[in-house]
Formats: sequence, C-alpha cells, structure tokens
Amino acid sequence: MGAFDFTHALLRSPARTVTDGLRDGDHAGPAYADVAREHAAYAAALKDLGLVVEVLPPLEAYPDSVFVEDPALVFGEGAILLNPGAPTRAGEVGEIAPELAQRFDHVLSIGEGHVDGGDVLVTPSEVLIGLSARTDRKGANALIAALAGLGRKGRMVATPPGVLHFKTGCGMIDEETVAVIPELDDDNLFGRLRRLVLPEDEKPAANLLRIRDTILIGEGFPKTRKLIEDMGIETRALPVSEIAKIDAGLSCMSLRWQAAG
Ligand code: CIR
Repeated sequence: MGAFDFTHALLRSPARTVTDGLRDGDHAGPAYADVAREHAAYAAALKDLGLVVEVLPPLEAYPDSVFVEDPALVFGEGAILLNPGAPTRAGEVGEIAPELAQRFDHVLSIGEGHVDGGDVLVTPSEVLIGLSARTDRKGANALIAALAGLGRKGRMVATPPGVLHFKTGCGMIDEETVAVIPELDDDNLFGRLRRLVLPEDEKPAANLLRIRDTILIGEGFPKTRKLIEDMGIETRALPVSEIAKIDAGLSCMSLRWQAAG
C-alpha cells in the first residue's frame, strides 16, 4: 500500500464550546453550527474516499478537542500519545488515550515535554517535528525516542516564527513532493523531497491533506489547486473558513492510519 492509502480515521465532534477555541488575536470565534457543518463535510469526504470513519463524542470541557490531531500521532503499527503545549489542551490526552488503547496493539507515550500533532509531518522516509510555541525540544526528543520504538526515524526542524504549527505551513502532496509556504522553502528542511512553493496570497492552503489519490484542500485557493491538478492529482475543496477563525485547517480534524494487513 502507498503512503497515503489510509483505511481508518478517528474524529471527534466539535463541542459547543468550540466558540472559545484558542486563537492568535482577539477576533471573534466561529459559530458552533458552522463548525459542525464544516466537520460534517470533512467526515463525509473521508467516507467518500473509502475510509472507515469513527466520530467520538464532543468534550465540552475542551474547546479545541475537535482537533484530534494534536494530542496523538498514529500509524498502522501503533499510536503515540503526545502532550499539547497549550495548558487548556493538556487534558485531551487522557480523553483520547482509552480510545487509542481500544484500536491499537501498541500505545506509546512521549512522557515529558510538549508536542502538538500539528507540528508533526510524516514523510515516507522520516517524521519531521517542528519546534514551535507548542512543541519544545524535550518533547521532540521524547517523540524521536518513541518513534524509534515503532521503527521510525524522527528529526527536529524549526517552525518559522509567527506560524502556529509546522503543518500550518506544509503538507504532503505525493511521496516525493511537499507543499510549502515561502517561509519553508528551505533546502535544509525536507531532505530529498521536492518543494511545491505556494503563492504568497494562498498560504493557508498549505495545510492540505492527501488521502489515497485525492488532495483535500480548503476552499478558495484556485492557484494552489491548479498547481496540484497540473501534477495529475485530483483535488477536492472543503469549507474551512469557520475553523480558520481558530487557526485550524484540514489535517487537524482527524487521526488517520492504514490498518495492518
Ligand atoms: C489551537 O490553537 O490549538 C487550536 N485553536 C487550533 C489547532 C489546530 N491544530 C492543528 O492544526 N493540528
């Protein structure tokens, strides 16, 4: 199976408190009903693409808990519990842990330091961990050790200042290519991967998601869609304008994996 041939996805319904989700700046948050609509469209797209999609119940105590990517990292061979760097999100780990224990034979934990899953880019040859305001060296080193336990190599990189998560600025297009914002157009970051640099006025498109043969991308990024479609890859645009109000994109709303066998 190819790197993007996911079979399963785990999601969590947005809580009504999502209106209080963390954001950079003091602008208004999203409307609950609109986040619920975007979440439903996302879940439907993953199902359409052939994945088994499970949706966990909402957690009102955790406004950002719809973003299940941040408290854990999953692979077919096992899961790793992370530790989100925002204090209001720390409790999400204890909520996702029993769910992962039911679904994975091996569940490891970073144990110390902080890592948000949004800072973790899985490439075919290595796992890149972006140091950021949410992810520190201690957590990144602990994650590198946990990844070794699953037979994977991890490497620490830097998230540019002002960018929330490493994957706010990049996403895998195919096994050889990564989409990047201009700030991440750097020879030292992505090893042998080719970089597709996004137009300056479409930087939020970078948090795209390759699922099987399709790239899911936020609505409103025609230049980026064309760049990808010119590579012969199908794209499908999804509404993200509400979750964008709390600094979220497409990767953060699911944990995705390929079931073994
Ligand atoms: C936060 O600041 O933690 C949330 N409002 C957004 C998290 C987005 N997560 C992600 O991109 N992995």
